[in-house]
Amino acid sequence: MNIDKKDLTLYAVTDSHWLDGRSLAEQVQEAIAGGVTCVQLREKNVTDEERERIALEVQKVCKDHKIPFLIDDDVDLVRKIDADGVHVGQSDMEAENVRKILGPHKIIGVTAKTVEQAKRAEAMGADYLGVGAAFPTGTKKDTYVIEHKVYKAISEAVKIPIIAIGGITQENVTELNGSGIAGVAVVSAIFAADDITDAASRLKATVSEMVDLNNMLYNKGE
Ligand code: TZP
Ligand code: MG
Repeated sequence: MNIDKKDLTLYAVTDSHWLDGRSLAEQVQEAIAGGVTCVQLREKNVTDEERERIALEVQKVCKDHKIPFLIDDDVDLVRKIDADGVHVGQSDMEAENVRKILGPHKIIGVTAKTVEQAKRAEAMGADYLGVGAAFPTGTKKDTYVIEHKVYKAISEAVKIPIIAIGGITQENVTELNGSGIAGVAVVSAIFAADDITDAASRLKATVSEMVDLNNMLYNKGE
């Protein structure tokens, strides 16, 4: 699947911390109803069997709504259930090797914190880059906040779309205005919200405006 930059406007990364009696698939359904354009399953503290079970449920919801469904790290699971793609970090499998396993049509996202990492990931066949943390976050412990000028530098150094991740909220997201990003990836801003659909829908409206502006500024739009 070739990723359309528009698909990255509001990228929801799952976390089962805030299920509160609901299933992850139900939460994802609510997020999609609010306008989420891409979903990544990121379930670290479960067995492989449990992750597969959850993945199949979430995949069905995404398929029904024609939303790309990616999985964090687990290349084998992507292959096994024919998900749309995978997201790998700097200490996971290299994009080049992922591409060999998954073939030309799957989406490969790579985390990058520097221009050098970004260029390398692009050269190895990444389809998009997740860049962060944009702001302090309690969701992922082993990350740190990067300077916002890095977004602009990376977006100017690579052709593939970049998305910001980490600590992004409705309140702070516009600080990323003019940074050349194609969208934002969030966990808690959507999944920890009392009303997931409403939170996603408000964030989508704000980010869509920003992304339009960025596309005009950097001429990366369609
Ligand atoms: N990668 C970098 S920061 C992060 C991930 C998965 C967590 C983002 O979570 P939140 O709740 O949107 O800050
Ligand atoms: Mg990882």
